[in-house]
Amino acid sequence: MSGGRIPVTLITGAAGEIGQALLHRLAEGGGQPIVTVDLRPLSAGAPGRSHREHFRGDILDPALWEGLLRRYRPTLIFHLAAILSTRAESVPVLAHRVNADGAARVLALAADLATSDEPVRFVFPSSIAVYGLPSQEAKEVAAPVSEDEHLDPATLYGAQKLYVERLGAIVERLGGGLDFRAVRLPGLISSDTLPQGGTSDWAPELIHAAARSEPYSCFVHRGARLPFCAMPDAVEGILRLAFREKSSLTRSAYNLGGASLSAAEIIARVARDFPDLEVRFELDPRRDRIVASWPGAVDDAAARRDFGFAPAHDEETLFSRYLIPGIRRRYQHPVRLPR
Ligand code: NAD
Ligand code: AKB
Repeated sequence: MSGGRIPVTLITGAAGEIGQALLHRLAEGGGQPIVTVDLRPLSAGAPGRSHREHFRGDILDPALWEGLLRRYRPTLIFHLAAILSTRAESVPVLAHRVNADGAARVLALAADLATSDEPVRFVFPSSIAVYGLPSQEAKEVAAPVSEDEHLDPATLYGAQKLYVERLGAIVERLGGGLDFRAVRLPGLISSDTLPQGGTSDWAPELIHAAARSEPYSCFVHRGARLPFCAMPDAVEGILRLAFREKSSLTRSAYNLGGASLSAAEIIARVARDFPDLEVRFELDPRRDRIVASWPGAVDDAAARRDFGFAPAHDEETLFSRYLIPGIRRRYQHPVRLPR
């Protein structure tokens, strides 16, 4: 106990895709109690033995934090709550409030709680959206993008992610015990859940549609390419960064890589297991342009070196060992998808 309050790990955005996977992985291992925050309730099913309490509410609502901080003292914070890229472009004012103001508020709370004797670790999932390649042609010839290149985001979401990365690094440098760490995630694909509101969503949507024997309308062109990572590999990477001693870290924001795949390559691979797959291309120029500005591959050498990021899946085993068996199980024995 610290000042009568229970030290906890806090996950905001815990009802989202990454939040659910992270919560299950963290809570199953025991350890420090976990409290969660989200606008939505947690999905059905026990979140794990160390989960203590879910606070349903808005990260922008001071009353939510008053209630939470009366009883708990977060020492490790995973700040996941956000509005993803495609949706952020449609609701720009709200996206700014949640992705920039909301993150700044949670950072400020963390900085207030932190002291040099009792630091607070703040882990932030940033995105490949912080990068902005000037054209499709430039993207096609670019080498895997490393952390200090092409930091010229083309979207509000990308600019908000970069802002929070910079803000976190600056607050840490001011001293006072805030320990800020960020990962720039590629598109993630889960066999258990479906994304909503992102721009990399075509890949998971297409794979889940194939398993449900439904036709899929793809909103990007055939050659659209992004790096994709299996959800468990991304969660493992986030946790490795979170628990690595500070002295090993040489940066505040790290790329996590993934298999570099185009829409056509994903379709060809999925069709090997689901030969009836039917895909129509109905281009959404706005979303296709966003993808054109994001790198097709990122260089994650720093994450591998500094905190041992080592994804278990490559381009082939992402499908053969993770997605295809997991998705088959999911739809042969259907359970309610969380969204
Ligand atoms: P998600 O949309 O599934 O989850 C976000 C969660 O935040 C949702 O459950 C939502 O209800 C909650 N939320 C939104 N506004 C809120 C508010 N005002 N107060 C409280 N909760 C709020 O997204 P995700 O895929 O789980 O992503 C989690 C984080 O990882 C986000 O910050 C996202 O930008 C980042 N990220 C995700 C990916 C990916 O491919 N999934 C890639 C790069 C970065
Ligand atoms: C999105 O498409 O918005 C996310 C991301 C790559 O940040 N999946």
